[in-house]
Amino acid sequence: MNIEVIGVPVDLGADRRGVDMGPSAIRYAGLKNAITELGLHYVDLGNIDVPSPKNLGEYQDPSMKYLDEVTTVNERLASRVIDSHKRGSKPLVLGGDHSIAVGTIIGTQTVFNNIGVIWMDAHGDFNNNRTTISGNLHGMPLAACAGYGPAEMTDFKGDDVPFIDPEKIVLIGVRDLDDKEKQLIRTSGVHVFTMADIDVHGMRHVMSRALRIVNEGTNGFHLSFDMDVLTPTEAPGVGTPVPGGLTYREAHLAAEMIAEHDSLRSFEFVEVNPILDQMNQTAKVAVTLIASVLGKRII
Ligand SMILES: [Mn+2]
Repeated sequence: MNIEVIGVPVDLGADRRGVDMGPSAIRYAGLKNAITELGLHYVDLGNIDVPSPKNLGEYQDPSMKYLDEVTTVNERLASRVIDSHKRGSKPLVLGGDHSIAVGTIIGTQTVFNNIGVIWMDAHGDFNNNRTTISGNLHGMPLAACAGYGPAEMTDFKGDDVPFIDPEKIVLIGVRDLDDKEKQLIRTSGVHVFTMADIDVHGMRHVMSRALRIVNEGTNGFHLSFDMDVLTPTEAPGVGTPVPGGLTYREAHLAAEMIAEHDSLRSFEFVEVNPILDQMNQTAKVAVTLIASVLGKRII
């Protein structure tokens, strides 16, 4: 199996600069070795070209900052992801801020038509241009992929490519939602397992249910992994840290359970911010999690 790695050095969807260096940090943390040690073929497709941002005063719409630049990146990313699937490879996308999930997910959905999504994140990323407080696009990609807008983010999608069915989306590890975002998630039908659910039922139970949801009646699933789902002591180098997240072992258990399913079509690791990190710790944790998703076992 070829694992085709695509870097997306963009931070325009976020408020804080720095996650554009995430792809370099993850590669530097030993990604290639971790993948080849598993007997898989590592193919690095390099990075997506990110356009230079316009001046801050030139937003066309403050509820969707850097919309043009982020959409250009996502369109380019989707076409790379589609090509990767056509070669029979598994795309691994390195962020970058979470707005890039639109490119990965639309790319995979274009090829497989009906995919589920496991979205591991401290946040819901389920705002749109009507509910957002910040106007930052990295808080909107999941809503956009589910057809809840902003429509402009998914404009490049073919008309014959359906949005992701919200009933086939599972949010895991959430602990920080905006009020209007909560309402939108509730009406959408997206499944949510909060940190409280993980505390009460355990990660094994939560992941069993999640994997059933994204596999039943679909043509496989995508994993979108925001490093801020981990608790900040485990992963300090993230764009938007929130206390009370997953432990190292909980995150690995989730990854190991995903590895038991051949139906994983594509995956991405996002929001690594080397500027806020300690000795590249967060990127190193990302690499160990990627290895677990790809089947690494203790023995
Ligand atoms: Mn996110």
